[in-house]
Amino acid sequence: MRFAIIAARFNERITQRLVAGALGALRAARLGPDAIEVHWVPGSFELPQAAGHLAATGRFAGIVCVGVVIRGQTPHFEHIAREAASGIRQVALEYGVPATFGVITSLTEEQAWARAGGEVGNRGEEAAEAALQMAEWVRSIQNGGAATRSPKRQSAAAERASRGHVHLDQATRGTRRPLGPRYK
Ligand code: DLZ
Repeated sequence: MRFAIIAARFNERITQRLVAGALGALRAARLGPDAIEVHWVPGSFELPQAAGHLAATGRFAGIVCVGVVIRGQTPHFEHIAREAASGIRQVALEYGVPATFGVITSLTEEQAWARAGGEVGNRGEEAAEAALQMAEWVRSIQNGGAATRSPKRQSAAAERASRGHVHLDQATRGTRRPLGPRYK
């Protein structure tokens, strides 16, 4: 499988770290250099257009988009972040090629660094892992494979409990169906 990483040059020093994270994840999945292409575009606003062109070639199993949008630097932060997110999603839906969102949208540069291999993880690495998983899934359904069930998957209530720091009982309250006659 061949993958593309598209990187926005704006805030390039931080984006480089996202590219490194994405490359690390793809290489960890045993993809060789010939199976990975890195393309640079001016800013995050251009990510969807480049993703569309690459998806149209039909050469890629997955496309990882990375960029950094910092609120303090741009009064049109919302426009750039929103257009990047919805445009990337549109490409994925239109072409059926997994195109993932590794764009940091932060209030400050410090927060952006934290999400580019700092204490809050690496959004590029996470986006590459999502693209790998989706590409594998697309391939499995194209080959007529059945859905796989992850043994690690938690129930929705357990996920809510772990995310929101609420007790599991609270998370499940009101969501349990009363037992019907069949189960009594
Ligand atoms: C113009 C601009 C600004 C002010 N800020 C950012 C940013 O924080 N992150 C980013 O990726 N790109 C930014 N850009 C550039 C736009 O994405 C785009 O490249 C230009 O508006 C040209 O279309």
